[in-house]
Amino acid sequence: MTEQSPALDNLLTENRTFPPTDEFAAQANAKADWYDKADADREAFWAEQAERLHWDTKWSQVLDWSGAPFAKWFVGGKLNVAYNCVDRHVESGHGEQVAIHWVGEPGDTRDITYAQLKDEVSKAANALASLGVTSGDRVAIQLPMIPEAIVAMLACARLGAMHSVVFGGFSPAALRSRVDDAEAKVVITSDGQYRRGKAAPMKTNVDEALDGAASVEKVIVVRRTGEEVPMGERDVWWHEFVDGQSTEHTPEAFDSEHPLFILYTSGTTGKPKGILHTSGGYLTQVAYTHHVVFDHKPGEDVYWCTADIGWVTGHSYIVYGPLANRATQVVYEGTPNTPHEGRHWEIIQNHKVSIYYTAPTLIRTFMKWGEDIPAKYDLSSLRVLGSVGEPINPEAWMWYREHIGAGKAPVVDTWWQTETGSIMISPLPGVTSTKPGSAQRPLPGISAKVVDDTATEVGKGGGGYLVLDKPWPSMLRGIWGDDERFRETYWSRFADQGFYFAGDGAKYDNDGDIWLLGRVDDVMNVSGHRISTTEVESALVSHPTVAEAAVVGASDPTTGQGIVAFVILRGAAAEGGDEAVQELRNHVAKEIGPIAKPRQIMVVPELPKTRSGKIMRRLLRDVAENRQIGDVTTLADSSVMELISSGLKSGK
Ligand code: 6R9
Repeated sequence: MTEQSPALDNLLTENRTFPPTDEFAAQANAKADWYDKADADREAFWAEQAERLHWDTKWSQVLDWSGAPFAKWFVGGKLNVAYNCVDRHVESGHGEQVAIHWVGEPGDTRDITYAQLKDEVSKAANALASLGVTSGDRVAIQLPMIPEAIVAMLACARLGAMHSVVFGGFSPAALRSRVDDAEAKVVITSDGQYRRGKAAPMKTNVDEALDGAASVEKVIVVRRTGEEVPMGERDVWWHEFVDGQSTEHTPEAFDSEHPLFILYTSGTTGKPKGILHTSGGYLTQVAYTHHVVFDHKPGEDVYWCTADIGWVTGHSYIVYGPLANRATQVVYEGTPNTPHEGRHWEIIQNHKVSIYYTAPTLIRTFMKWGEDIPAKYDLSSLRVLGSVGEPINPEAWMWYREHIGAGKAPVVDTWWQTETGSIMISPLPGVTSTKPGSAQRPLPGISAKVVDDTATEVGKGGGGYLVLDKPWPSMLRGIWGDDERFRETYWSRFADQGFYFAGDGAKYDNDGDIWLLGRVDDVMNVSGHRISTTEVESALVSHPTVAEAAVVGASDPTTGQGIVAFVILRGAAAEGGDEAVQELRNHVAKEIGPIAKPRQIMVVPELPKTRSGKIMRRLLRDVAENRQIGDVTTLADSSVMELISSGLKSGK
C-alpha cells in the first residue's frame, strides 16, 4: 500500500486551492484554532459542543470507552431529542419561524412553523402512545418525502421508541426483512408516492410485504396521492387517527445512551446491517457539524439537503442536525427533472436557498443537462455548497463551484458513513482553503488516519486504508442484534490498535490533505499496481464527450485485473463508435498513465445505481466478466441492466 502508483501521482497534481474570502472568514461559525483546542483536550471540546443541546440532567462523564468498541457518551446525562429539535425553539420565542418549506412534486406546497411542528409531533406521539408504543419499541416508516415522514420520526424520538426508516423505493421483500429483523410493532406508510410526475402505489407494496408479519400490530396510512387503497383490520388512516389527537404531550427525558434509531445499510454479505444510533452523542455531533460545516445561521439561512429521508443523510442533515439548530429548510418531494430540468434551481430561486447539500452523481447529471439550465435562474442567494455520498471528481467540483456557486461559494466535500452518524472529514468554510476533489481534513474533535496493512500511518503522498483511531460521539453503537458482526466488520482488521476500519481507501497528498479513493473493494489491482476505480472514472469524465463513467476491475488471466469502463457519452457523441472509444482509452492513459488504460470501454445508455445514487459495480462486474447478472433488487431502476445488456448485444 505504501508503494505509490502512477494513478496516485495524477491526483497529487491537483494544485488549485480556493482560500476563503475575508468577508466569509470574518463571519464564519468555525474557528481555525478549534483543531488545536480539540486536540489538546478532546473530551472538553465535545463537552462544549454538547452544551448546544438542552439536557434535563447533565452528564457526569463525557466518554466511557471501557467497554470498547461499545462507546458511551455523556454518561448519566438525560435529554429528549424531539424536545431539542422542536419545543425548545418555540419556548425561546421562535415558534413563528418556518421550520419546513415543503415543496410537493406536483407543485403543492406547505410551510410549517416550529409551533406547528410541535403540535404535529405531539399529536403523532399521542397517537403512537395510544397504540401502546413505548420506550424501546420499534416503528418502521416507509414514506415519501412528505412532512409526515419527519413528524413520524420525531414522534418516535419523543416517546423513546426507535424508528427504522425504509427508503420509499425499496421492494416489499426489502421492507419485510427490515420489519422482521427489528420486530417492528407499527408501520407508517402512505397510499402512494409521486415519482417523475406519476402517482405510484405504496400501500399495496406494504400489504404485500407485511403479509404474515407477526410483529406488526398496526399500519398507519398517510393520504398523499389519493388513490384507492384497501384498508384491512390493522390499518388506520393518519388523518383519521392522528389529526384529532391532543397537541399537548409532555416529553420524557431519556438516558443519553437511549437508542434513537436503526438504519439498515448494505454490507459485503447479502443481509443488510441494522446500524444502531443513540441519543446524546448523536445529536451533539449532528448539531455541531451542521453548524460548522454549513456555517448555518438560524433565522437567516435557508438550508436545503436534497437527500431522501430513507438514507442517513436525510436522518442527520434533514431531521436531527438542522432542526436541533433551528434551521429553516426546504424539503422537496420529487425528482430533479420533474416537470423540467431546472426544478432545483427554480426552488433555490423561489426560496432564496443559501446552503445546498447534494451528491456528486446529481452534480454530474446537472453537468450532462448543461450549464445553460442553472444559468436561467437567480442563484445568488447560495453561499455554501456541500457534497456527500461518493468521491467528487475535480471536474464536477469545479463545475459545481463555477456554475452553481458563481465561483464564490465554498464547496465542502463531506466524508462520512451511516456508521459514523455525522460528518467526519470535511473542509470548514471560512477556515479551510478548499481543494477540488479532496475532503481534506478530519473536523476538530475527530481523528482519522491513512494507514498501511500493518496499521502504520503512511506519509505524505502515500495511500492506504482510512481508519478512525479515536471514538467520536455519533459513532454507531452496534449492529442491531448482532454484536459479533459489529466487532468483525469494523474492529477486527486493526484489532490490536483498536482502530475503526471504514472500508474506504484514501491517501494523503503532498500537503497532507486526505483524498478518498472509494471503497477498498473497488480498488483494482492491475499488474500489481493499485488503481482506484474513482481515479479512472475521474479521468474519463474529464474528457469533453463523457457524461458519466463507471469502472470495474474484471479478472484478467495476465494482469490479475483488467480495467473495464462503462461510459455514457454526451449529446452528439452518444452513439460512440470505435474511434471514440479508442480516443477515450488514450485519454485515460494520458491522464493517469499507460497502466490505467482501460482494457475495454463499453458505451451504455444508463448506469445501474442504488436509490442513494451509488453505482452498483458488482452488476457491472458481472457484465464485464460475462456472468449472469446478480441480484438487482436494490437498483433505483431495475430495468437498467436489461437496457445495458441488450444495447451491448446489439453492438451499440
Ligand atoms: C453519508 C453516506 C458511506 C460510503 C463511504 C464512502 C462513500 C460518502 C463520501 C464518500 C468519498 C465523500 N462516501 N461520502 N466517499 N467522499 N465525501 O453516504 O453514507 O450511504 O453509509 O455511504 O460512501 O465510500 O464509506 P453511506
